[in-house]
Amino acid sequence: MKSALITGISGQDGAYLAELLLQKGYRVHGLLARRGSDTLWRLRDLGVADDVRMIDGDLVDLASLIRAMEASKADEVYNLGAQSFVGTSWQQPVLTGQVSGLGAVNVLEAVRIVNPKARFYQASTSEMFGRIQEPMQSETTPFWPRSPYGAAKVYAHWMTVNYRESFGLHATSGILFNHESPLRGPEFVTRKITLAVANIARGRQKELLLGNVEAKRDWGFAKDYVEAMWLMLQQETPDDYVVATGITTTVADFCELAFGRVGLNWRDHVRTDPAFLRPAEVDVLLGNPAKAERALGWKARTSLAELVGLMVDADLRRLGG
Ligand code: NAP
Ligand code: G4F
Repeated sequence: MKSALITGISGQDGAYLAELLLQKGYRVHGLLARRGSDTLWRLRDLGVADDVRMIDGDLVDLASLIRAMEASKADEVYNLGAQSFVGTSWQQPVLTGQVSGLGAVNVLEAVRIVNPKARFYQASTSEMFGRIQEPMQSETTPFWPRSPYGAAKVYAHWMTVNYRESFGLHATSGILFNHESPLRGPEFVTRKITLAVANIARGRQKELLLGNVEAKRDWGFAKDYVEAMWLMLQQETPDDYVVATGITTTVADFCELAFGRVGLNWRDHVRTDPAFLRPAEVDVLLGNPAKAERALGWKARTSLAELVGLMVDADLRRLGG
């Protein structure tokens, strides 16, 4: 039986990956920072909270990561933990650098010290492309991060490559484009929209305040994307892969789909508020998943319309009535 250690187990991807690895017969360990009051709601939602073995630890605390590596005897380590909200990264640039940048190096060090044969996955991001240098971004597109979060992730990405080249670690970086689900945090724009749609449909809210609705993102379904993470660590040689749908959509068009799901016109309810604009914006992201398709046999299965339907319906269900 293989053993896996997941940092960021309480996040969106951590929950779906835990579910997937449990289905595959893994012993799943989660690094838990224990800061929030209800950190396990996503794992409970998927019905797997009692099947994951939790280990106390924090990405900024190398000793706790070494202990987590020892206790889990992990064959595969998925570093999904991060301060992952781009907006907050301008308010907390130092913390974001410590957790999302140096945190990855702490995990790499723990792997190198305890079990250099373990396979390591780094949760890299399309946010690294920032001011895009090519219309469709692939593994070879140069990075130009536009946020403290993006810059921290570029550092973590290159340290992953560096540990692969310097120490021969099986260290892989998945450059994932935006992926969403009913388990998405409510601060991210897609879930903010689907929650508002459900509240408006139930008469509990009248309007929704958003920032830049012209921004374009390549949105996929998180449950599809964690399969790509697992596939990457099953490859004989470590590498970097872009994971995306190859389709980009504006926030406004996402609104149209989400409000349309309950028969409403988004223009009657959405107002723009400069408070939600960012100091520097990533205007458009569009991923080229050709390498993942070719080398991993992976392809996004869920369309944006299906994803929006899943999210709106889940939020309506949660509200009851
Ligand atoms: P998420 O829902 O925000 O989850 C982040 C996780 O990191 C949470 O479990 C959080 O724990 C944990 N964490 C934060 N600070 C920590 C610390 N100091 N020590 C240990 N754990 C800590 O993010 P996600 O959407 O699942 O994304 C997973 C990873 O993929 C992240 O690294 C993100 O940057 C990256 N990524 C995400 C996307 C996307 O579109 N979702 C795209 C590309 C890359 P708490 O619950 O206690 O805060
Ligand atoms: O949903 P977002 O906050 O996601 P963003 O910034 O693209 O970051 C997410 O995806 C990255 C992958 O590219 C991950 F690495 C990262 O961890 C995170 O998961 O914003 C999406 C777009 C932005 O252009 C933002 O300016 O939506 C725009 N937006 C417009 N109004 C808004 C809002 N974003 C938020 N969060 N809230 C708004 O009211």
